[in-house]
Amino acid sequence: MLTFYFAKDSSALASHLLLEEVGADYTAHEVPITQGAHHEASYLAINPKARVPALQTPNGVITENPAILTYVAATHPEAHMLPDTPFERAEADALNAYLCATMHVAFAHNLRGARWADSAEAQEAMKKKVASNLHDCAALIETHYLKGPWAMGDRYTLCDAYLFLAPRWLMKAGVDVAQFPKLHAHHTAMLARPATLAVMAVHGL
Ligand SMILES: N[C@@H](CCC(=O)N[C@@H](CS)C(=O)NCC(=O)O)C(=O)O
Repeated sequence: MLTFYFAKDSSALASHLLLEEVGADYTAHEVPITQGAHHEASYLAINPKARVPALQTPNGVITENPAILTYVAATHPEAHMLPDTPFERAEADALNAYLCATMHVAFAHNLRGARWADSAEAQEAMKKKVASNLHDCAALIETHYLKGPWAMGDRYTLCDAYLFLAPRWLMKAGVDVAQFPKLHAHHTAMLARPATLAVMAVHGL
């Protein structure tokens, strides 16, 4: 049995989608980060980083979307969520790492500027860069990394659950997703999947 800790409409959506796609036996536990629940001692005991998502497994807690995605895919081999070859698995890791460490961080400069600067001016200056940085991330993914129709090509893999966040970050930053036809088509295809719709409903989306 797994316990998944998430906040609504957060990046936890990615891991949540994969848990649902593979039909995992899990309980979803909401951590309302807007109310500061992630800083309470009971949650810090689960994830000392004070972030969501986190996944409690029989072996311990896993944090970070890429790690949770890999764990969920690897523990549900029947769902065939990992690419077939070592090279393709490395490609999948690279895309997930880019979404986690570059694109998500670019998005975070909108609301979380206080992590990087104290002055209001510096935080405002960072906010002004968000849309163009996200545009550049999306252009790179569109041109080089989204094989199509799914992230890794012909079939849905663990990357698709994470890639679903990219158009959402763009939309929230006011960047028109339609200028990235493959990303736009990917988003439309994701919205046709029952697992996506089920998880979005839990997130109030
Ligand atoms: N690299 C982490 C990022 C996790 C993260 O920053 N989550 C956000 C929600 S999208 C969060 O918990 N924010 C709370 C805060 O910054 O106080 C991952 O991909 O799991």
